[in-house]
Amino acid sequence: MDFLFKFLVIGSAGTGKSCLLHHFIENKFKQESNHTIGVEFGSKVVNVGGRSVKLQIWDTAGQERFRSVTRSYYRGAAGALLVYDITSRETYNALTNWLTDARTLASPNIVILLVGNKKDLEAEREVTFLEASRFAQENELMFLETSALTGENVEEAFLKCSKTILAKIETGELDPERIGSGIQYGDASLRRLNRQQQRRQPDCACKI
Ligand SMILES: Nc1nc2c(ncn2[C@@H]2O[C@H](COP(=O)(O)OP(=O)(O)O)[C@@H](O)[C@H]2O)c(=O)[nH]1
Ligand SMILES: [Mg+2]
Repeated sequence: MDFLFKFLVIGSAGTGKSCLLHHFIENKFKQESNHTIGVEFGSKVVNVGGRSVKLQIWDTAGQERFRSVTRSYYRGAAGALLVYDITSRETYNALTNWLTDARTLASPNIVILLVGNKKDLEAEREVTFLEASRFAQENELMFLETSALTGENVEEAFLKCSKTILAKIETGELDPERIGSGIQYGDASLRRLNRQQQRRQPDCACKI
């Protein structure tokens, strides 16, 4: 493993956050969604551009019903999926509040992907793709429409967000060593870093 990223899934209750997480981890639709004892946590190793990355994903586990998603939930997340339901304008209107919370309570560098879920319910759509794309652009978010029912774009959403985090590590925009970055080095990266340090050591000896 090269890296471990901490991920969050946020958004109003009923938008399909638990189903998205379930589909990503189990590769199938979650039939009976239990609201009170939701999945709280899941992890999966994915391959992103030749790197093996373990995603550690946190679900609100129903806390959002009581508007009590805690500070500790947000702390130290590298990425987040911000979910609304394309058949519910109310969940779309709530996005600004979720975004404010994420940007103030999580790391300021958190990489956020906007997710319009329930893409399969086209006949009941209340929010157009274009409108949400504009919102995403204005707020510097990536954007995808998904269906946790059919699985469309579910894996892509997690991968797209992970790719952006990796790219930011590579350009130095994100520093995995900063406390609260939500990123940890895996064994493979640590071995590489050690080798680099060992190579550098003779230099240091000369200077002394
Ligand atoms: N048609 C459809 N229903 C969905 C989809 N995702 C979730 N649901 C349903 O929406 C409801 C809320 O889902 P849940 O994952 O519990 O939402 P959460 O409160 O955000 O975690 C459940 O009845 C799900 O079966 C989807 O992509 N399509
Ligand atoms: Mg849930």
